[in-house]
Amino acid sequence: MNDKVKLDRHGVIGVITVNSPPVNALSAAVRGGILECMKRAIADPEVKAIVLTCGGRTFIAGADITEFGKSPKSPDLDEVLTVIENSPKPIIAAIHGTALGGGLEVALACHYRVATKDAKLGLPEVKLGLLPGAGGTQRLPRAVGPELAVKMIVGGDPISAEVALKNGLIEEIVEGPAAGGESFARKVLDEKRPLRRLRDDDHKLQAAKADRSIFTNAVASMTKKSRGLEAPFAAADAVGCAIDLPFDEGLGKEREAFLKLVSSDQSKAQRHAFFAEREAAKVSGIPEGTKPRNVDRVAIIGAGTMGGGIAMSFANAGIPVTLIETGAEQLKRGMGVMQKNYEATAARGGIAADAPAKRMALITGVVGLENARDADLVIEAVFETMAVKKEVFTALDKFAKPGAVLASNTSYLNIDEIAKVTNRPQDVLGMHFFSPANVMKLCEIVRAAKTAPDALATAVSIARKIAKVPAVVGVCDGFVGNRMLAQRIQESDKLLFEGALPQQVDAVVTKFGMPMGPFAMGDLAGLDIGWRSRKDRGIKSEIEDALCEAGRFGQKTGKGYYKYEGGSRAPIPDPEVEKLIDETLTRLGRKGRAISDEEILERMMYPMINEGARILQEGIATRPGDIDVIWLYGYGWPIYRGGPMFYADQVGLKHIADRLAYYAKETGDPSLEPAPLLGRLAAEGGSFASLTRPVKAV
Ligand code: T1G
Ligand code: NAD
Repeated sequence: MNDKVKLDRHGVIGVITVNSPPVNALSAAVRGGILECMKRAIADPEVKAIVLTCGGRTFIAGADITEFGKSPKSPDLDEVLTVIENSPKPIIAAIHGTALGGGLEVALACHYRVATKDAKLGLPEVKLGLLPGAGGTQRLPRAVGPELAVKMIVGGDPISAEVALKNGLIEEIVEGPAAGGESFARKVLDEKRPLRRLRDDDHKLQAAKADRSIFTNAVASMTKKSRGLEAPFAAADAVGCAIDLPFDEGLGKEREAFLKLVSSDQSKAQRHAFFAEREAAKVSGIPEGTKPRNVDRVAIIGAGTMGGGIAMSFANAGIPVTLIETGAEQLKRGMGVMQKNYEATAARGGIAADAPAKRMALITGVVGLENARDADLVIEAVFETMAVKKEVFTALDKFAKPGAVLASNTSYLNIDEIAKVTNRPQDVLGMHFFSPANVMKLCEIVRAAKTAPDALATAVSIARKIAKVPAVVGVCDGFVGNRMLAQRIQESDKLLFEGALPQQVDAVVTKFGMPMGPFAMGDLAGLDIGWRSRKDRGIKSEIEDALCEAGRFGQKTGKGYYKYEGGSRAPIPDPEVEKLIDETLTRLGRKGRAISDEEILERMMYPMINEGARILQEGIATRPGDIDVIWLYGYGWPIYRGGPMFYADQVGLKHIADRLAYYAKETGDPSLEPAPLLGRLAAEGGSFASLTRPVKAV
């Protein structure tokens, strides 16, 4: 017995308990401990049935992801599952918390499964660029049928204990895992129930064997959003083998596919994203044990595009919101937009029919900043001008209660400047959400010069509570995400001047995996916003200015870099734009040239990565992984490329530095010169990953 797994005998029941915090992952030690305890319990004549359960907050949450990519240690999971499945004594898995990945596969090899009512059961491997590699693709379809199995394996989302019971994945919902497992084991013995091995039970596959469309339709609907991803399709094929092949042959196919995926670039990228997301919540420079302040009530200033979405995020998490506007009309408009959004989601079955009313009931719309007095956290989302921000924070300094955290959702403005108008700069920080704020997962948390550690800890923990992914950054123009985006926008403008067309650039960027290219994005946000601010600042962007002077503001006017017909948001290349670009180049005495897709991709990605290096140099971001998390959850960077800094390491920093130096010379733009950090790492043959220093969790 090792210190991770123990065997106790309660009369004729052998109870095997795994205790390996934080999530009882199937490390080599845990696998070895389970195997040894199983063998001992099976060999013990006193033991008539065995219960496998876990201590701590959850059942086994999967294989130990940190072991992937390293040389395998024995015993391997298959050896453990074979002993379990072939046991002459009934083995019951008693589940609480989350039975995920290899954890559910262990339970599927057991003869029976019971779970507590709040348990979640799932095979999320596709989210790591993998597929279930220990029999899950063969046993789960036999337990719940191919349709639900495809949903769980290709989608990756867990199901509740209630759904598991309804679909025969578990036998019973029990009170406590260990106690519940034990009383069920006694029932199995008393009722002389047979040893149910899923490998021998094909009855739930018969319908799909007869009508394969049951399977193919499920796959089609689950892979609709899997553009660019390898794992969902490989996972679907493996489930298909369960229908077409005998168990052991299917198992062989699953193994083959798993081994291919586990060494793939996509899975390495998705595993990086998994850990980077968790690391990003650990804030450097905060004394260990710093406790977040209590947040029972939130006030949001401004019920516009962002204020409304932010309010919904809090209401979705059950946190009451006071939503403050300047007047009844603005309030009515804001409340109306939220009501409509909720109703649309309910109509799609995304939330329960009564959820819109319940959530709207948590949002109280009022006029007047004095109404922020009871809030523990205030988030300002008013117009993006410093004057209005300062006016609001001056008032909040007067009205907000002592100890309230005061956050600004500004996209670009200097949080230190804003904090200066208050007598409590220690309570001021940025919480930068992304549009639509009720959908986008990222919350860029801006640490200002005087922000107190517990105020920062409060923002990080409340962001996680409302299901956002927090990343802490320093104060600079555009923080991390928008600052890097500005490099891409600048480069995309230059490419038009050199002869590229909007649709060519956007095609390269979307082929890479981004949801949208820079020009379609501009049309979505509205070209007039940038045009008005350029005019205010007396600067020019010749081609975009010409579009705006021609009334082409983007989707809002039905034409911008593209034209949009019949109210559709689908961008259509417009010869008018090509003509306008030609005229502008001619007027400026410039001649376009043919530009390759490869050059476009390098100039869309490398300047951003270079800016990322500057951001790390300046300490605006703590880890390269934080920058990756920001792009993954705020800008739709494809998960299977891990984020811009991870991608840079895969491409190789030497190549990127050389290409940047080349483009700096070719385009005469010194801002493309490799940043010192990038230059140094490239010269040393280093990587951004080599920069990561561990930081203690808040
Ligand atoms: N392996 C190693 N470490 C893990 C881990 C795992 N499977 N799961 C979590 N951790 C660490 C995590 O990094 C963090 O560490 C701490 O535990 C708490 O996690 C053969 C191939 C279980 C729902 O994909 O979804 O099985 O930051 O902050 O919000 O077919 O963790 O504290 O140092 O996320 O309460 C499949 C992954 C693996 C599940 C808990 N399993 N985990 O969420 O805590 S592949 C998964 C989760 C597999 C087999 C295949 C969540 C959670 P640190 P946390 P949480
Ligand atoms: P918006 O114009 O849609 O909404 C602003 C709202 O603030 C308006 O309803 C206005 O009536 C209200 N308002 C103005 N002054 C007020 C005051 N003194 N008290 C109460 N309400 C007041 O703007 P938006 O797009 O929601 O942007 C809001 C903030 O969020 C800006 O700082 C913006 O930079 C930032 N932001 C916007 C986006 C985006 O994509 N729109 C994304 C991230 C951050």
